Amino acid sequence: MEVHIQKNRLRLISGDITKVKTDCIVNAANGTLYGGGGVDGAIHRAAGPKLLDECKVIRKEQLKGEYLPTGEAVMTKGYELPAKFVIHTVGPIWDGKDVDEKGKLLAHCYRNSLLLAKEKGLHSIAFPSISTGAYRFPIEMAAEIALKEIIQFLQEETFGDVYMVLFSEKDYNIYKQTLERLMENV
Ligand code: AR6
Repeated sequence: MEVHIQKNRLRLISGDITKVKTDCIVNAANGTLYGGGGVDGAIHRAAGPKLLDECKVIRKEQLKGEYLPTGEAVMTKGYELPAKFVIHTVGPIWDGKDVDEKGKLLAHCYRNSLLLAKEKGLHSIAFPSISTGAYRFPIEMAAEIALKEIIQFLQEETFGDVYMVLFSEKDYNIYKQTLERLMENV
């Protein structure tokens, strides 16, 4: 499914984000930036070991040894990936508490990734469904937060192409229904 917002395009696809040839792809990382399971593991495997080396340098120099805070984003090269760059962001962990706060943090992941991509002069970005795997954020709620934030950004900025890459048909259909509903008010 594809929609046009101002001069931009938002497209939902199902598949593996490590195969997507955009200027950048977004990684649903954890604060260590040292890799993990899910999409994070897949991105590190496909990019090769230099990705971890650069993540370690970012932890040491840019983050002064601290974890990347939830909702923030940093950028590395894509190495062996078809995408030129990877934006690493950390989604909130869902525990059913502080729902508004968790929602805001998830929205920050999308906004900060989009702002970083724009600041670096990039014109295409692909997102996975952040926080809806190991971090257990309910996908219906996450889809609404993600798509609202992307739509708002594309209404305000001239960017290019935004892809949401959903890993299953079930996830794709949830995002599709949510996007159809949100576009009625755009
Ligand atoms: N392409 C696109 N989407 C994928 C892929 C892929 N190759 N692989 C998985 N997904 P998750 P989180 C989907 O768990 O919930 C890691 O260990 C997956 O089906 O990857 O933000 C990190 O290191 C789900 O819909 O990320 C963190 O510790 C979505 O990506 C933690 O998991 C997100 O699932 C982050 O958890």
